[in-house]
Amino acid sequence: MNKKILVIGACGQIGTELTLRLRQIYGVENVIASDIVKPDNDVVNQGYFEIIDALNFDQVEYFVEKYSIDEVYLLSALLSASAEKAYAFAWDLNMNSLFHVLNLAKEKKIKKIFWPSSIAVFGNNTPREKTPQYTVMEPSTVYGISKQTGERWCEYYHKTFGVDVRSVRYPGIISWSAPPGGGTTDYAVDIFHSAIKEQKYHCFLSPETKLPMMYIDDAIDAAIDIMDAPGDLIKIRSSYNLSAMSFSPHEIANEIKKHIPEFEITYKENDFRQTIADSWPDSIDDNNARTDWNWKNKFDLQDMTSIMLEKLEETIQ
Ligand code: AKB
Repeated sequence: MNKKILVIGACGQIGTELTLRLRQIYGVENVIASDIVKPDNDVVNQGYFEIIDALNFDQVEYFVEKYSIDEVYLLSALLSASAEKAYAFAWDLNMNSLFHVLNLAKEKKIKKIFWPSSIAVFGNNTPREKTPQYTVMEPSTVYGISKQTGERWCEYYHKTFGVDVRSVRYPGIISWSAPPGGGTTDYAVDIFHSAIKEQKYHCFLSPETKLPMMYIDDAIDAAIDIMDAPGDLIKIRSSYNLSAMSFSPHEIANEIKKHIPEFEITYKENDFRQTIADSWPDSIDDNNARTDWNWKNKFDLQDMTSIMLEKLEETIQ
C-alpha cells in the first residue's frame, strides 16, 4: 500500500508544485493537500483538499487521523519580509505549526516530517562566501530566528524522541506557476514578470547584492529526495545547507537581456529588504547534502532564465 502524505501550506510557492509532483509519484488519492485558503487551482481541484489552520493542533490531528497520514510536509510560514511586519504572528505561526507536527510524530501518529529551513538562519557574522554547514549563526530577522530555533527543536525531537524529521536550508526559490509571498529573494521572480509585461524592472535590492537561489524543480527534488533517503544517510537532523546558483540583480538582468535586449533595470534606494539581504550569505557550501544523500542541482542561472521566460510568456500573454 502506498504511503499517505499530508501537505500543509499546499497553495504557496513550494506547496503548489510539490503537491502536484507528489500526486504524480504516489497517486492522487494518497496526497492530501491543505491550506488556510482555498484558491481555484489544480492543487484544490485535482485531488483531496482540506482547509487546515496549521496553528490549530486539534484540526491538524483530526486530518492526520482521518486520512491515516504517514508523512507530513509542513510548508506554512511567514517569510522574511512579511515576518518583519508581523513579528509576533510570524513567531507563533513558524514555531507552533512545527511543534504541532513534531508532537504528532512524537506520539507516533505520523512517521516522517519534512520541514524547510532557510539561508535566513545565517547572519552578519557568518562567512559570506561558500557558507559552511557548521558556522556562526546569528540571524537578525524574525524569520531567521524562527528557522534557527526550529532547526534546534528538530534535532532535539530526533535525538530525544526518535522523531524522523528532515530539513534543508532553502535559498531563494524561483518559480513561474505560483508566486512567492513576502520574501527578500522575491525580486528574482518579480523581475521575470516585469520583463515580459513591461521590459523593465525597478529592483528593491542594489545591483551587486548577490544571494543564493534555486529553481523550483530543484527545490522539489531536494524535498522528495531527502524524504526518500534511507534514515541512516540523514546524518544532520537540524537542517542541510543546499545550493544551486548565486547571482546579483545586475547579473540576472544581464541574463534576461540576452533574451529581451530592450530590458532595463533600475534600482530603488533604502528598501528595508536590503538590510535583510546584506545579512545573508552570497553562496553556500552544500557538500554534506551532496555526500550524505546524493543531492545534486540540475538548473543554473542560464537554464532557469530560459525556462522562466518561456513559461511566463505562455501564461501571461
Ligand atoms: C525569503 O526571502 O524570505 C525566503 C528565504 C530565503 O527563505 N525566500
